[in-house]
Amino acid sequence: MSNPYEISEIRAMEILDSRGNPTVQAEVLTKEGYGRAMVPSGVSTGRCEAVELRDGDSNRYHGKGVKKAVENILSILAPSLIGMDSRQQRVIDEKLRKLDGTPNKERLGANALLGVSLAVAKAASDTAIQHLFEYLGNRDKYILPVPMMNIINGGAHAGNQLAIQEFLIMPIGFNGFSKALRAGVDVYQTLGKVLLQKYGIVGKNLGDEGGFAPPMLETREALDAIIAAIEEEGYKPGKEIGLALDAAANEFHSKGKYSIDGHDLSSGDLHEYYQKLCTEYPLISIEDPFEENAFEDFVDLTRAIGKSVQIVGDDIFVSNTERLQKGIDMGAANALLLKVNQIGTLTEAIEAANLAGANDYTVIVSHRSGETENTFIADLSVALSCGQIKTGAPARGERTAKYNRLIKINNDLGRRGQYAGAKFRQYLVL
Ligand code: 2PG
Ligand code: MG
Repeated sequence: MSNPYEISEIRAMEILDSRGNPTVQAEVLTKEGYGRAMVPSGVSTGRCEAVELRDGDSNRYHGKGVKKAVENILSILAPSLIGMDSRQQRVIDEKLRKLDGTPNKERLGANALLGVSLAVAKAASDTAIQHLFEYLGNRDKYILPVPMMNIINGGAHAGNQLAIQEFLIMPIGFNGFSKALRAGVDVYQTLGKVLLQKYGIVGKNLGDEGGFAPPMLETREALDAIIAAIEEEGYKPGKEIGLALDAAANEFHSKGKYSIDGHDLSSGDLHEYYQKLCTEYPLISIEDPFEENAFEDFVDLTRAIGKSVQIVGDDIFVSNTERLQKGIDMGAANALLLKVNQIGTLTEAIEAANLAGANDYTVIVSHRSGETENTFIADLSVALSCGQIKTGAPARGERTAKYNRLIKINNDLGRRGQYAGAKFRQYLVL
């Protein structure tokens, strides 16, 4: 009898991401199912991320074309995978890695590998006639994640002077996902009005992740505006809605100094600055507070405030188990930002999440600043039931695609789903 899960065809093409840059789309057909995946792309990237293969041909898309990656899927990956069982994700991902043969996937491209890896999982779930999160999670009950909504954009994601890249709200004090999401949306809309009043029409400019990108100069200016919006909506900052930062400190670090808010700070000064901000504002999570190799500085900050503030590693860990293990051994950070394209296959991403969970590190499934309408990460966050997702402002199609998918999952799960809420740091991937 023929196996309905058998991979019968793999297609690939060059499409566009939310910044108008080319990216890879992969399609996997089984005998009785179909899966499609689109690969995201970051701009504030860690140096140790898996390598996204770009053509470098300046006659097309300013050198950013991905025709080589597409061709690698069609001529190298597809022939090797056809005939395999799409449920064997681990075996398939191992094969993808072997075919590439480099540690950072630079030969065939992490974008080629990831497109296929994710589309295989989607095709298998489709063949099983299961939701992707059910297929990947296989749980009786699921946790709906707290959305970390990036409502003011700075750093490499915006044309303003803010050094900090992301100012996020976390609607934790609600007993259901839809109430929490609505509160976050209301605060976002009200923030728009607050900014319009203070900065005039330029206050409504948006950054790469759909958050506002007003002409602000300083960290506190952004935090104050968010607090004002939360209060105007009738919520108590820190109770219903907590604040979070992604400093993405790589981007404002140079020659041992951090250039922020008009000062050049040493890492010690920056450490103190974060501590001060945490006494002034209800900050419950800080991502990439220092540059990507400052493991010791991460350790110090985690020791100092890690109990009350989640310290998240993104560029420092790059979703890579080796770098994460180093962090765990030293006590650097207490949370992992999980980005599937930083590592290049689904299996390796899940391994990183498992390693984090086994060592009491929380996990946040994350988008990239360059996204597509693909909703894989929404399902992944529920499948892992890690309790947190970072997927931008509740605006622009590539961001709302994920929120809308979570709305649907929440609706379909009914009582089998529970909102992480204030317990967001208690859910470990196990
Ligand atoms: C980050 C991300 C996503 P980018 O730093 O966490 O918000 O940005 O995709 O540009 O790396
Ligand atoms: Mg980050």
